[in-house]
Amino acid sequence: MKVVLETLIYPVKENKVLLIKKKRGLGKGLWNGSGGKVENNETIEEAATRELKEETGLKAKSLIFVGFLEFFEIIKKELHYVYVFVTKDFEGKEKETEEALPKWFEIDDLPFDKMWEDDQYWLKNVLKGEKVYARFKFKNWKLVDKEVYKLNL
Ligand code: 6OG
Repeated sequence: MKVVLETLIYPVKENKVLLIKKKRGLGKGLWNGSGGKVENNETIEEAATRELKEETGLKAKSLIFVGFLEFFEIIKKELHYVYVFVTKDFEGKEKETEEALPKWFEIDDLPFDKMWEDDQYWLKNVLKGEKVYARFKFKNWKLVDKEVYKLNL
C-alpha cells in the first residue's frame, strides 16, 4: 500500500473561505483547499504554510488544527492521510499562480458540485469551528464509503 501524508488549509475571513481551482495534479479542475504533500525536511504546519504561499501567494502567520482525514483509493491501494487547518491570521493578497486559481466563497454557498465528493460531509462543519476525523473510501476516485466523527479536543 502506498501512503502519502498531505495537508489542506482554508483561509477564513468573515463568512468567506478561500478555495483554489487546481490546474494540475490530483483533483485538477476541482475547487479545494490549498495543500499537497508534506516533504521530508519539514513539519506538517510548515508544509501547509508553504503550499498556501505557493498556490495563492498568502502567508499564514498562525494555523488552527481542525482535523484529519483518510482517503483510501481501493483500486490503486493508495492512502492519503491529510491534516486539515484553518487560518484566520494571514497576510498578502491572493493571486493566480501556475498551479491554481484562488477565489473567495461564502461558507454557506460552497460549490460542492465542483468539489471532491467527500467535502459535503465535513468541510462546512470545520469552517464553522468543529473538529473532525473522517475516513472515505473511493473506487477510481468515486466515493463508495464514508465514516465521519466529531473530534473532541
Ligand atoms: P497534490 O498531490 O496534487 O495534492 N486531496 C483531497 N482533498 C479532498 N477534499 N478530497 C479528497 O478526496 C482528496 N484527495 C487529496 C490533499 C493533493 C491535494 O489534494 C488533497 C492535497 O492537499 C479524494 O500535491
